[in-house]
Amino acid sequence: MHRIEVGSNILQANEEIAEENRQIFRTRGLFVVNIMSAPGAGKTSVLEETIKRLKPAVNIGVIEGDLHTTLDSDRINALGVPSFQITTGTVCHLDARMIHSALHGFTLDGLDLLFIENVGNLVCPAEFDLGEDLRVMIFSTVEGADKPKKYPVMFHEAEAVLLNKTDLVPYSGVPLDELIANVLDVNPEANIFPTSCRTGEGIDLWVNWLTSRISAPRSARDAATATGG
Ligand SMILES: Nc1nc2c(ncn2[C@@H]2O[C@H](COP(=O)(O)OP(=O)(O)OP(=O)(O)O)[C@@H](O)[C@H]2O)c(=O)[nH]1
Ligand SMILES: [Mg+2]
Repeated sequence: MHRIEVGSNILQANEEIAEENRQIFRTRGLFVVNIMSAPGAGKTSVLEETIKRLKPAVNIGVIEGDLHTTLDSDRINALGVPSFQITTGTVCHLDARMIHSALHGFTLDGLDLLFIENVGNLVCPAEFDLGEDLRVMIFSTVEGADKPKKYPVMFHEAEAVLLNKTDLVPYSGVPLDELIANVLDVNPEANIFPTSCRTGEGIDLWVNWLTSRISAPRSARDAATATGG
């Protein structure tokens, strides 16, 4: 009982700072995307492919979250995109305060689009609002068709779900149609994109959807967020 109270207090405090972040982002007209997944599903790879397609028309910045190392931030910088690495040590997710603090060391000046790559974890990141406009989940198809049912929280919270590594489907034998049905079972509103960062399958479809989502009027965006659509 007591543990639940502590948990809800933490989430309540997080929500207040997330709202401050949201106001900062909105004042600047910045669209913010929170990318979540289990470790290694392909968050940075999808970011790399997305950045390649959006640059230079869109001014992009990235905040990276990892337990240790600046490896992902280095990959983003190599594309000529500014990035800021948050290292959380032992904390398995980013929270709103971490993002708020990062804004002291990372300028948003001139940016149109901010990606936040969350810490690799299939559960915890989904519980923490960062003040983002859009939540995206990357799922590695090789992990199995049953995972949306076993780990529903992130699938449920994401507006878009990228089913990545489709190039490996012939080897893993994971039935893609069953995986898609299980995602929709958990989140009937999910926008689902089978993708491969190796072959490029589905990446243009995802980037086109993202572009239209960014340019949707704010009121339409809020309605979509409110309905989970
Ligand atoms: N075959 C295949 N490999 C992929 C694909 N996408 C990413 N990978 C590989 O999967 C591994 C992990 O990719 P990352 O992009 O680093 O994954 P991540 O989710 O950012 O990982 P963390 O940040 O450590 O959680 C790398 O070896 C990638 O090259 C894909 O579509 N197909
Ligand atoms: Mg990464």
